[in-house]
This record gives sequence, C-alpha cells and structure tokens, in this order.
Amino acid sequence: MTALFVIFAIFAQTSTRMNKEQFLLKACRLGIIKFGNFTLKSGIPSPFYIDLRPLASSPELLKELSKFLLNSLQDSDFELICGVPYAALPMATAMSLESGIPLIIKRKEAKGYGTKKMLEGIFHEGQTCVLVEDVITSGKSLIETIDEIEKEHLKINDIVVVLDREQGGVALLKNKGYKVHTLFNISEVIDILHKHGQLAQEEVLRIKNFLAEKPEVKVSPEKRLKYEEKLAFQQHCAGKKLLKTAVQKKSNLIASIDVTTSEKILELAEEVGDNVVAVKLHTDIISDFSDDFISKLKKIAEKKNFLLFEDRKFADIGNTQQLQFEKGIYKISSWADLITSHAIAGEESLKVFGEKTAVVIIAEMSSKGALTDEHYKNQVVALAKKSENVIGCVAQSQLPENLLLFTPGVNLTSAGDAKGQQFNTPEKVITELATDFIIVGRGIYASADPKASAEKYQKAGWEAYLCLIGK
Ligand code: S5P
Repeated sequence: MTALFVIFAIFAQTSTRMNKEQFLLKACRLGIIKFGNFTLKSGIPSPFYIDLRPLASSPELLKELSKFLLNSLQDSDFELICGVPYAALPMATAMSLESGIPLIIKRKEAKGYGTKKMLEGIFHEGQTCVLVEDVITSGKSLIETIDEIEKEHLKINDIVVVLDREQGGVALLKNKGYKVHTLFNISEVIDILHKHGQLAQEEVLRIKNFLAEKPEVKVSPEKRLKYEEKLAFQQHCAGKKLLKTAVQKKSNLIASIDVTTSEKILELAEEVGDNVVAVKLHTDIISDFSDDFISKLKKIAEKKNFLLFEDRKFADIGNTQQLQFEKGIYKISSWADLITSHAIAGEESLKVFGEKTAVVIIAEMSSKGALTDEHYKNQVVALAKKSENVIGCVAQSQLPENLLLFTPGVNLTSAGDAKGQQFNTPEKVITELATDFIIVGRGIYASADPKASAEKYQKAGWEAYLCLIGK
C-alpha cells in the first residue's frame, strides 16, 4: 500500500477530528509556547520560547498531531519516516503507527561500540524517507541530519515541520531543493492566540515587530561553515566559482585596486593575482578605460584564476541601473563576474542584473556615521535572501549562513583615514564576524611592496579562517 493511499484512508475516517486551531489551543495549554524575554541558545533575544516536547506526554494530542503531519504530506510519496532527534522522535513514531509506514531512528551520536551506525532500523538503499522536525529556525540542524541520512543512500524529498519560527530555515531548505511542509508558522500562532484572547494586543505588536526585524540566528563564529560546505548551498555559478577559488587558492582575499590608470591596474593584477580570489575595481575612476584594458585584465584573471568584481554600487531605478550595467563605455555586464549594488530601489531593481553576474548588495558601510543602521541592514538581508542573483552582502556584522559576507575596511596597520573610513584587522573581521571575504584596498595597492602585502593579507585571512573552523 502506498503512503498516499494510507494517508487518504486516515483522513476519510476522521471527519470529526479537531481542527488545526483547536489543536493549537489545546497544545498551548501544555505550555509549549511561552512569552516574555528569552535568550536563545544562539545568543539572540526572543520574545517567545517554543518547546514542543510536552506534546509527547499527551497521547491524544500527539496522535492528532501525527494525523495533521501526515495530512500535509498527502501529495508526497515515501517509504520511511525519520524524526530529527530528540523532540521529533515521538512525533515520527506516532506518524508511523498511524500510517503503518516504517520508522527509522537517527542517532544523535554514533554508538562507541559495535556497528557505529547512525541510522537504526530496517531500510535499504534508494528508499525515500520523509524527515520530521518539531521547530525550524535556521535549518542548520536539519541539514546536518539530511547529510547523515543521505550518506546511507536514502532519498529525502520531503520534510515536515510542526512550527516555523520564520527565521530563514524554510528558504534555505527550499533553495537546496527540498519540499518543506509546515503545519504552523509563528505569525499564525500569534494570531490564533490573540483571536482567542490569550495574547494581549501589546504583546502581539511586540512579537510582530520582532518578526518584521527578521532577527537572524547568529552563527557563533566558531560554528561557521567551511567554504566547501557553503559551496553545497550556493546556487549561483559565479558564487560557486568564488568559493571554489577560495578553496583552491587557500585565500579569502579580494584586492580592491583603486588606482586610476589601466596600466597600473594591470601591473598590480599581475603582482597580486596569485594571492586573491577576486580583483575589485571602480572602473569609473580609470582615466583611460578601454575595451582593450578589459580584455587584458580578463586574460590575467584567467591565467591567475581570480574573478572580476566591479564595485559600481548601483542605486537607481531598475531601468537606469540596467542601462548603467549594460551600456556606456564600461559595458559592465560583458565582463564582471560580480557587482555591488545598493538595494535602496527595492527588489525589482535588482532583477535587471540578470542571472550571469552575481550581485553583492550593500547592507552596511564601513565609514563613520554611515546611515546603514540595523533596521536598514535587516531589510537588505531579507531582500538578499529573496533575490536569486544576490549571493551576499557587504556588511560589518554577521549575516545568515546562506549569504556570503564581504567585509571592506580591512587594514593591518591603520585604524582609519581622514575621510571617514574605519579599518579592522583580518583576524578581527574573520573571527568576530565570520566574514567570508576580506576586501583590502590601500593596505595592498598603496603599500611599498604590493605583492608582499597581498601575501601577508592572504596568510592572515586564511589562518584566521582555519583557526575558526578548528584546524
Ligand atoms: O562599506 C564599504 C563598502 C565598500 S565596497 N566600505 C568600503 O570601503 N568599500 C570599498 O572597499 C571602497 O569603495 C574601497 O574600494 C574598498 C576599501 O578600500 P580601502 O583602501 O579603504 O581598504
């Protein structure tokens, strides 16, 4: 019997069951959601705290929950059920009992003896397995579980989640190609509780404001993903190339060659090319820009294996940005692997850059008194997550893991300039912000020996990264 048939049969006989809303109200009486001021494991404050484990102590609700979860999988077919340990284990078990579909058990740690298996139960290669999770936040723990299950050659297409905290996890998994079915999201829960007089208006507003800010789960820097792991999430071809280059060259350095003649740029690109993943330009400061210059630079980029990054910081309506990107003397679209853009003109304005060029949007600026405050940054990040051609942001603080972080304002010997620039060391931005790429301008091109300086920044950046990932 297929999963589809079983699920249909369960619902055909249960027309008198409680609805989702009634279920939630009953479940809340078990204390599964608390409101107040909490600090999550990740260190961020939260006005609510969710713990679905008490549901396991109510056979009635657990059984009901399993039916809801199975119902949300009506259009999916699967041969096995697996819960993410520990909170989802009773849920997965109940789903298995309800549907007759076999359960497999994922261990949190491998046994220290015997078979050292991570998956227990009876299964065979190629079977499809649905994954059950209680609460989804960043999606990171789910991805770890998926990896371990896929290592056993089982196929995961669908993931069913009881509650989505609306903090990026669902998008992350969808980006990776999984179908995510969620029973509730936190906004819906808040609305239901308010409707039934269980949550005061001020509390609703406080929580909605918190959700609108989209506070991201901060990855504690020591838990940052490696470049190889980020490669697995990366959808954009230029983003992939950038990450691959970082691994191949053991470098997270982008040299910003802000000099004004083509000859000097070509000379510096030759000198520092081996040490960098990308060369960043401001083409509009070049006094003798020509197509010939670009073709020579492209050849160096190919030879030395780095990407070309135009720091145009577009900030106009889509139509104008498109003209600036494709036309004029620079014809940026014809050669740039990466570009920077502000997001000030909104989501649509970013679409004009097409699919080939990766866009890095400016979330925070490094200069003193910049107007890019936290509220602005959060809005830019939310937009970055939605836009397919955006691979990350320029910022001075952490980003969600699925966005790449580019940090300028990096210098080993200076704290700033007289025009507002503020500098940090590579160690600081990598260990404290988990920056993916450091952008260095004057620290390299204005030094007495740019080649030696590029080597120094490459080494400092890579060593700080290795230290962070524990190597
Ligand atoms: O916030 C920012 C964003 C950027 S892209 N702060 C910056 O400094 N940049 C760019 O990084 C800036 O335009 C310049 O090209 C480079 C920093 O150069 P440096 O000489 O100050 O290291």
